[in-house]
Amino acid sequence: MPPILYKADGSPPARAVMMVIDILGINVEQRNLNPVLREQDAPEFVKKNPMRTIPWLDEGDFWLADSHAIMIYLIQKYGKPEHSKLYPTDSRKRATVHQRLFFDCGILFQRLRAVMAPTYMGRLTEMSKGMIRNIVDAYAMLEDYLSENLYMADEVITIADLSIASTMATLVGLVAIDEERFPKLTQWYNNMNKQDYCIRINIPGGKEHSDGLKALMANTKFHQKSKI
Ligand SMILES: N[C@@H](CCC(=O)N[C@@H](CS)C(=O)NCC(=O)O)C(=O)O
Repeated sequence: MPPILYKADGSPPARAVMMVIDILGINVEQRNLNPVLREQDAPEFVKKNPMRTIPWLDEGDFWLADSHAIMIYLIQKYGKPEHSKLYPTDSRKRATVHQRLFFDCGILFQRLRAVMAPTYMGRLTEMSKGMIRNIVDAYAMLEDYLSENLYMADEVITIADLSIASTMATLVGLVAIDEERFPKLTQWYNNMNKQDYCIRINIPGGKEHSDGLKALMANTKFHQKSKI
């Protein structure tokens, strides 16, 4: 039996893993879960993934949650020499890749999640100034990371770029990148969007996600107005 990836096309961390699977060309069955309906809360899933998040990987006798951990695991398990640049062995380069992955996990995605959570609960009608400020502040950090290299952790694409690009593909639909203020981030994002796996997986999934969030906010606003 091939491993199973539980995912949603709109989910940024799921898209990051889906891009790694695509690049590695491995046989992983992909099954959809709807996070709006909380399908990940089914008891048989919670036993394997108590975080109740999407994505997670099920190998039958081994389960792994968190996109960043899954990406590293898949690269280490299935990566061939031609994939070595995605997860460099040089200890400083690898440490930089890890730092950028933790940045995505702990900062960038959390600033998107601050919008997602109240939107899914039907509490948000529009993004607050603080939410937008926090996202733009994260863009400024990414611009600074890019002062060293063309990509987030190296001169070439690593899994850090896949991770950050997956979050960015939703974020740009909510808060556009200011090209004048963030020229390096703009260039990086344009470069990522030329990659075949971004064109097929990340761009459409990001649009689906940000359009869905905006539609839910508009729906909440409509229902709040109709109650008055
Ligand atoms: N750090 C996790 C974040 C995963 C995550 O929060 N996924 C969202 C969907 S995009 C989710 O499942 N949210 C449900 C929840 O947090 O309860 C990862 O990288 O996999």
